[in-house]
Amino acid sequence: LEKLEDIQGDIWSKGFPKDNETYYLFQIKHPADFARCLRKLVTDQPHLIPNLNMVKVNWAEIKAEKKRADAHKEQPKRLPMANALIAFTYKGLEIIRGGLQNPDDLLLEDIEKTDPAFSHGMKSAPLNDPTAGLDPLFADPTAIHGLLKVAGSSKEKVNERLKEIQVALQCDKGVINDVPGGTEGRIDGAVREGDNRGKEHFGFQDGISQPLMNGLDDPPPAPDSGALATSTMETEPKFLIVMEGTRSQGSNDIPRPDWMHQGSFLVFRKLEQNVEAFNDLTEKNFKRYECRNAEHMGAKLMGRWRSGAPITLPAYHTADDPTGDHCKSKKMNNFGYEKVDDNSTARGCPLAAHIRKTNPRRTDEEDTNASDPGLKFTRIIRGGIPYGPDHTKGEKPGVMKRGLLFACYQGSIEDGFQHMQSSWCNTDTFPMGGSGLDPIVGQGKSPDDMKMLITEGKEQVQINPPLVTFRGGEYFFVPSIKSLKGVLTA
Ligand code: N7H
Repeated sequence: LEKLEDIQGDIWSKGFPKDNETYYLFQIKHPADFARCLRKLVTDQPHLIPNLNMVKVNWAEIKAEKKRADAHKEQPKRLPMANALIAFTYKGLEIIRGGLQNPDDLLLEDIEKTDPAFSHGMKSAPLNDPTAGLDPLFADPTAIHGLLKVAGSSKEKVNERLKEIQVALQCDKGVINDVPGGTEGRIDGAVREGDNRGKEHFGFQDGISQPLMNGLDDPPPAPDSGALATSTMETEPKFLIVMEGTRSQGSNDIPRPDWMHQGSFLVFRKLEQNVEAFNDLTEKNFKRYECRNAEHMGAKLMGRWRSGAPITLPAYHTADDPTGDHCKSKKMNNFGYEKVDDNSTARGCPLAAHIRKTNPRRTDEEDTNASDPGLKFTRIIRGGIPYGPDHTKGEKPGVMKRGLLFACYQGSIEDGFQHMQSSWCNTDTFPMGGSGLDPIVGQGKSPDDMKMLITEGKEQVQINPPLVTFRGGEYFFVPSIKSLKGVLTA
């Protein structure tokens, strides 16, 4: 992949030490001053919003520390680092346009045509999102103009970096303001501690499967290394980053404005998890659905065991094995699924299991029954982090709030997240009629729709209350560094 120095680093920050993270939502109050401050920031203090090359240097340092620690049989030290990314809503781009000397250069009308999901915003998207019970920060989508996503090795590092950027953007002089409704316009997340490190609140290892790209995964994994997923996991950079070119809309190929190249779309969703409901559902129903125990039923909802072992592989059909070959040798992505019309739900992985819905690991050539144009290009880079305290047994239900700050990057929202959520997770007919909805993140038109097929020949299991509830979110665009120094601030 060329032009790494133009791409904002967080897009591919998989090696980045992300113990803490904040999502700071802001409004642009004085567009011309904002343009001036932002241009100065990216020009004079490039480390504040690093590019991908700079993040790659971080990766190298982290790898070197790991090597050193391994040689001394020690735990690697967490290197003190922070990383930030800036992104804008469509409303934010409209405001920015107001402060430019050549506002027509933004060609916002073209974005309306190529990327209507982005220009209309998440609230208008066909996602079956609830409109009540949202985090007040998301009460008025037109109030959100931009996002600073700051991640780091500690809360202090994150706060320090956010402060530096806020000072550079003259937050104190009112050039930007916190989005009203929350504490300082921000939502904080942190990885869980101790044995729960790397696990989300339901207790599953997260961040195992990510698309691999030549040029970014360096050196590219050898086809037989086992680090590679099935063929469907390798992806063209253009599905994740807006490369040069056009986006097809039916029979028309509409060019995107040049300034969008080397950018990416960022989807952010605050998703509350009901751990009590997950435990209850699996403990009360596992027998009825012919699972060995609650753990087994949980693995069927997810498609992986808590360790990450894929339930579809015969070695893990009925039990987790964190010491198994796949877990030990990092082959956790080296699998595909049987033909969709096989009776695969009975022993292996249900068709609607979360990881099977969100990545069917097939191509449409392989299976005409599951023909869906998205099978090839619906790819996202995920970068979520948990929020809220750990669940404790016996705590008063519904009081403590916890969940996942879900974030993902893609080259098109319609083809990426939105297709995945709306046509796959929320749809009973994908990959096959009667599969049910994704039990983790699916959202039906009514609560009764929230069911999935766990065991062939049995009725679908009703999931009520929902395991995950949407608490707000938005669609953003992450411009290239070149555009931050150029068209967007000229
Ligand atoms: Fe999911 N979870 O912990 O339950 N997710 N996810 N996700 N998810 C995955 O393979 C989870 C959400 C994807 O390539 C794992 O890295 C939770 C949304 C995709 O095999 C676990 C929430 C969307 C994959 C979870 C949540 C996705 C994936 C297994 C919300 C998109 C990779 C670990 C609270 C619409 C699939 C791993 C593949 C994996 C969980 C949200 C998508 C454990 C709790 C909204 C593409």
